[in-house]
Amino acid sequence: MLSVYSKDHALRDAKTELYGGQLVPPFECPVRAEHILQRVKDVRLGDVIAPQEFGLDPIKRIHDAAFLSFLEGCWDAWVARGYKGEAMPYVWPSRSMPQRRIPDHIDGQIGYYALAAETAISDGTWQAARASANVALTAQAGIRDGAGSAFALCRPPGHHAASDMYGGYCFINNAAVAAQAFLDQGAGRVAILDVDFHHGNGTQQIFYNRSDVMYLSLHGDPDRAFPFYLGYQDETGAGNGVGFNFNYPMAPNTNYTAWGSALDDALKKIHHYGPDAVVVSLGVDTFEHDPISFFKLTTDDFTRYGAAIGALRLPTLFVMEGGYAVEEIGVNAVNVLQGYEGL
Ligand code: OKP
Ligand code: ZN
Repeated sequence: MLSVYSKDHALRDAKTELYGGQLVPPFECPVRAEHILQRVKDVRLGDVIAPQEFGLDPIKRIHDAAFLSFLEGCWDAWVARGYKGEAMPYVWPSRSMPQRRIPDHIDGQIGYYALAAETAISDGTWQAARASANVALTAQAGIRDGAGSAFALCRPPGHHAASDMYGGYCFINNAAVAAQAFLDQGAGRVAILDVDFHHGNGTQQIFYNRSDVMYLSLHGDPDRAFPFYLGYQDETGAGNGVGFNFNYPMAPNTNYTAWGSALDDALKKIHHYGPDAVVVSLGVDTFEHDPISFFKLTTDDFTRYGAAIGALRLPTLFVMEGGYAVEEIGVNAVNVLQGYEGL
């Protein structure tokens, strides 16, 4: 399988994450991508190429232009204020203040565009997020040009990023940008299968009213897990999108018996939908030893479900999302890809 990787992921190197009232080193850290790349090389998965530059146009097909300008300028605006720490919000347009004016002050802007406070914006974040989107688009182009499958080793991840919102370690929704690229190049339908432990609230929001992208997500019950306010089973789409959004929330300690049957159900729906391509939001934080998640998948389970996805026999783009058991992340992610290839 072709892999796409950019060294520029390392520009995303925040020093702080808000966790339990403390500022801790971020779970979403550069060594994650290095371990995955090393495993891709160790098993000789296939060629590893650097991304091409696609510019902002394919990103603007998904994201609001003012939101992208905010991301680009946030760090400089923060520094210009004289702030000493990394950029994080502390105030939001919350339920009792529903007006949607975008303030001029950076403190007001950052709360307007943020999903959550844990994800600090730091120097280099925008550049790394841009590179991550280019990685997804380059892998997508590989499939357009005839590769049956490709692996976008994206970092930072993307599925929590909505059309005008960042957070949950995500800035640009790489999977959504790639899915839209398939459509813009002539595909009629694309399915996004999100197997990350967390619900991809951003991807769901982006396509919620549309029938040309089916979104299916297996994740920790949002009643007990981030992102808490979206990802429930009764969210099935709106308008033209009714019947094209499927959530599979699952309880703490879910193992492959239950997780695998949810996957089988999702794969049946994808098969029936008949997409021209499948985008897999590949998070391996479903792993039994993940430090921030509560499922119990084993290293071998990743191979198993990769094979189940492969049985769809559809062009498949794997887009890296989460996974925080850093030592095992390479083996677990690449096991999915090798399972898919039937190795
Ligand atoms: C990003 B991706 C841990 C708090 C975690 C953010 C999680 C973002 C996950 N108790 N908050 O979906 O892997
Ligand atoms: Zn996750």
